[in-house]
Amino acid sequence: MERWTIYLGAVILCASAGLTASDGPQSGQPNCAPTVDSACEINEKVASMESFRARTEDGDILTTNQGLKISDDSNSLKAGVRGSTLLEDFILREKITHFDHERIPERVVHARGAGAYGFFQVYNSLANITKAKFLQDPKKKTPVFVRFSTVGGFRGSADTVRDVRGFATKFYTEDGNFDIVGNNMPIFFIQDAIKFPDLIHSVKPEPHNEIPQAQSGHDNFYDFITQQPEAAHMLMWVNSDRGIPRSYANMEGFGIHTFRLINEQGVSRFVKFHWKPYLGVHSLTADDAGKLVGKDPDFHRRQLWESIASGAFPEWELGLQIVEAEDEFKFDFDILDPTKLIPEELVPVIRVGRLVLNRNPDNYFAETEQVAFCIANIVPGIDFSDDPLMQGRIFSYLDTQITRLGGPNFQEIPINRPVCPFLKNNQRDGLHRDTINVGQTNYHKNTLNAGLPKEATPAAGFQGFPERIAANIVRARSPSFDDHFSQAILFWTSLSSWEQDHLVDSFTGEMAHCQPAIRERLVRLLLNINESLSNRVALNVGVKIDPMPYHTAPPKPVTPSPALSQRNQSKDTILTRVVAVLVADGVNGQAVAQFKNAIIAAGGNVSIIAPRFGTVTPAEADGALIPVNGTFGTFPSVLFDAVFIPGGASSVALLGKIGAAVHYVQEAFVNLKPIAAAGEGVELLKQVGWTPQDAKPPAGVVINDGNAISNAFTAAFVEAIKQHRFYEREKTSSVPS
Ligand code: HDD
Repeated sequence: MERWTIYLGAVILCASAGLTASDGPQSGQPNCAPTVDSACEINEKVASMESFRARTEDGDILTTNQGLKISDDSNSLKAGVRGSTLLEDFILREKITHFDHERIPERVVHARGAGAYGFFQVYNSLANITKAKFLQDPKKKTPVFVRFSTVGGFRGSADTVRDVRGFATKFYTEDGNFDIVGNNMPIFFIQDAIKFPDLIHSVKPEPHNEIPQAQSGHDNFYDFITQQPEAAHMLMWVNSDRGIPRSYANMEGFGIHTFRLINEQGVSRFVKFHWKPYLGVHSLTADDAGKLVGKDPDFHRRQLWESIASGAFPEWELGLQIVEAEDEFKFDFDILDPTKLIPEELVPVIRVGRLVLNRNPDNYFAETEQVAFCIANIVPGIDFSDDPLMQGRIFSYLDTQITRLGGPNFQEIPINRPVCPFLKNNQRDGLHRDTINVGQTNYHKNTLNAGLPKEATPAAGFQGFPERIAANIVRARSPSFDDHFSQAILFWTSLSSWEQDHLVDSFTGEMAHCQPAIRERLVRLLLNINESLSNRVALNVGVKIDPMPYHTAPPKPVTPSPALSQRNQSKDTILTRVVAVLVADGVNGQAVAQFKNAIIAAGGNVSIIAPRFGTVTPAEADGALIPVNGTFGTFPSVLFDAVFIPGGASSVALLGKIGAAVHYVQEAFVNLKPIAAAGEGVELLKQVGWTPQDAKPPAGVVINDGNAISNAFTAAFVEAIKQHRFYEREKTSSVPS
């Protein structure tokens, strides 16, 4: 009770900062309808990179890097046609040498990723809480580059593995670059940066045999993490459905740490940054995610690319949770502890602006691979807090770029250049220095160059928050960071029963690859969170433990936070959803056409799946041939969001005899996807245990009587697709897949 009172106090104080839930155009609801009118906008940042773009022009001739025209790019210089090859062949050597040096070190974490350009626009001026210039003018579109990533896998690993996702945003502001280097989960595994190398060593492939790739389910990770009770909360998040998002556009993003916002008057408030996706937070099933690793390892980056290319731009709203400076100690956790979130029901997330990704990069390496994010990239009006994880990050990012991007001049790489004046200082030279600094002086203060470049006035220059500190220097952890389980319990308690089931399944899967002693340690750790969770995992992985918890402090009572459950996510659009339409010769062509039009009109898309590529002949004598997009084997159901089986007696009879087509329907059913059938197409539903003689179809199965489809049917199916998945089927289905 007391805890709620304190939190509600924080809510009121947040409102007193001059920022209320109504500052967003529609409080609490996504309000950024997708923009489809500004495809591939050339924003300020994109335009500033034009002089670096190289295009092949009509009539271009192959040259060496020195500009020498090449007339034979297929044969090396030899002593006679049968060799040997001459060292003198500088053209061969130049080409091979460049090739030999094409690779740079991949990111030590977050190596696998995909990026895009876009803009950020604030809804209303936030001048009352921050002087950050990009948060002042609702007319201003600030260019951004966003990179999404997995954490553990190598650069060539698959997109859909269970993992945390990186969500890093670079704002190119008039005051320099501001980066929010966040994740799709609001907390982190550890509290102090000094444990980061251990955490990452443990989760990466084991060093003796480099197994497993991009998987956390192995001995080293769980050996480490079960000895770090502070990780209990994050372990719950990563083993929940948040660890297998449907797409990047279906993920929330979080700055995680508590930052500061500072206004023109020097007043500082604490803030947590959130990204709220327009499409809502939705996940794959574990079965989909696992199969996609093999069927389409590029699933997420392909979706991002294709949705931008087709004009269905991914969008998020920036949300702020504000805590007044004087409320810093009013919570029953420490707001500097990165393993804790602030429940949204207690400090509301105020939606203050929108992020739209509307342009794909031109070149993966030049832009997405070379972009260098850094948590230390802040602008006046935004500052750090003393979160010890954040403090370590301030050092690490710049440092890692020096190795990764080959020296201290990586800011000169086009994607990393700010759009305002930069490099106006006396730093000089180093590997890959492109700038030619003209003039005699390279020091401050000088008189020989009129003292230039000169210091900004205190008002114009960056000034860190003058935090008052009186402390002994110690190597220790604050006791206010000690409660490791209350929020893990909060998370568990806030989930729906199907989300809880998925956590049990995920922990079971992770433990499958761990030895008995480590399984037992996990089960003990989980006992501190929930007895049933622990018992269910113990039963699944064959562990028996005495009931003594790993930590003995009794858990505090928690009040569930509905915002933590995906059950409560918005389900009001089918944008980016694709329906597989299963056809063979003799299909009702008119139904296929009508269905396609209806789905496209609602914002989704369809893919025609048939026994072979080419075209399918419809039942109608005068019907047009139907072009095929994929076959049952090459475009399996795990790639799609829903399935439709149109009528047409011979089409359906044929599909019923093709094992891959039957499997297609069963697999979509088992993965809880909406399925529709019309006319004879209903026949195939007996493969998922339903016939028209049964009472009513299973949840998410939509039937159209007769072959000619009705508007009511397509409308009902669109509604089903919006629901994403039908988790109630999970418990009842005995369909194999
Ligand atoms: Fe980190 C990359 C997010 C803790 C050290 N981190 C990196 C990226 C993201 C994050 C999204 C990829 C950026 C990109 O796309 O290029 N990291 C986080 C979050 C953390 C976090 C949300 C905790 C709240 N990181 C963290 C700590 C350290 C690092 C505690 C070290 C003390 N992170 C790095 C790094 C990386 C990195 C080694 C690897 C590549 C890079 O920086 O540019 O410096």
